[in-house]
Amino acid sequence: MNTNYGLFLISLIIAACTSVEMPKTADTKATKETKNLYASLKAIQGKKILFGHQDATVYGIGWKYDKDQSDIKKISGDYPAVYGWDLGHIELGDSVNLDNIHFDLMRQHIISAYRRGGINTISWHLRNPYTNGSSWDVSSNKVVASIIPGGEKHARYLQWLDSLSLFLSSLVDDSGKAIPVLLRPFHEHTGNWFWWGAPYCSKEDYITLWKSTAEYLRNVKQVHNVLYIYSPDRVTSEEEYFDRFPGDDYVDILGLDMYHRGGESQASTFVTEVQQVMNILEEYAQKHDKVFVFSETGAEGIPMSDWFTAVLYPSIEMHKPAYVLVWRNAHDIEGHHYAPYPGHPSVDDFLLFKSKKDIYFEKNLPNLYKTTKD
Ligand code: BMA
Repeated sequence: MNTNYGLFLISLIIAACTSVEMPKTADTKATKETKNLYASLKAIQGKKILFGHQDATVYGIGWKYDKDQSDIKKISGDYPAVYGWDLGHIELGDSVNLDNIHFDLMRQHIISAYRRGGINTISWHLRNPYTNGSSWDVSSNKVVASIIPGGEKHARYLQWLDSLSLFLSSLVDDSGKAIPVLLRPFHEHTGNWFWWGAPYCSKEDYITLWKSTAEYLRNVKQVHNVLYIYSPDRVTSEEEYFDRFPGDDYVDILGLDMYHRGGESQASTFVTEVQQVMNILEEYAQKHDKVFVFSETGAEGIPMSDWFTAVLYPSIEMHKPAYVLVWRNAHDIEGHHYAPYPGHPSVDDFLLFKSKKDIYFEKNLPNLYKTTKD
């Protein structure tokens, strides 16, 4: 065998071995723990579904800021496996987010969740940089065009990204190592309620916004603890789902945000529609070596006492996303909750859902951040 050919073979073998340990992430410089988390999610999907809850440990029904508490833990003795957080208002330099959670407290909770072996995912209800209104201010269709490179508010947007990066980079464990997070920018863009929604910007501008944001975070700010989630709201076809997809080099995880509205009469439609999208996501994830999740869901107030086993479980049982996350249990908005709490009529059914062999909470979690070779 000639030496060059030998070296070539050796490099092929090394490449094959490392690709098992180190999956390809959108950010090629993602930290080892971030890549390991990605590999773990790939191993989980299709087999188990991790359960997640937004703002799980910071407040719930009838309480806020109690140490190590969670409505899920109160009713089941276990923490969720996935925690959702929102960085809305970090861009303003505020000390609290749009739901009045102190960013320092949020950071502590993210670190604690990571220490317990859980996963943290972050959305960003950022303000409207063009009108100074909220995320929901859709009065102008110039916002996205104004913040992408060349736009009149681009410099302002970069400052907002600086604040976002500062927070993401401040997520470190005791040894100073970056804590991986799943970032879900510009979510639900297929809807018409956020300024980045499809009716208010062109497809090209949305994709440019996504790509330039990711490039700024990873290349300029050197943020390498992020996996990127693309999460449209309700869609009914593959074409619709991928219409504004920024591409495989910019997305690690395919998500879906879809809520069950309209109570029992809409339950079977919801189940069927979620199953259809999960099927689309699973096929794409398999072909393109990606992960798929159910990034946001719930039925506000849980109007059906068997919602978890009769609606949520059938919607995800067939095509198992790596996780499902239900939205927050607001302590200050009457009826705005998506998980049960002590005394709620859905508690027993929730415990039945939790006992399914393919549903994982914290106590079932394997070490998601290490491979056997670490
Ligand atoms: C929405 C609602 C709002 C909240 C926002 C960001 O779905 O829960 O009350 O401010 O998410 O968390």
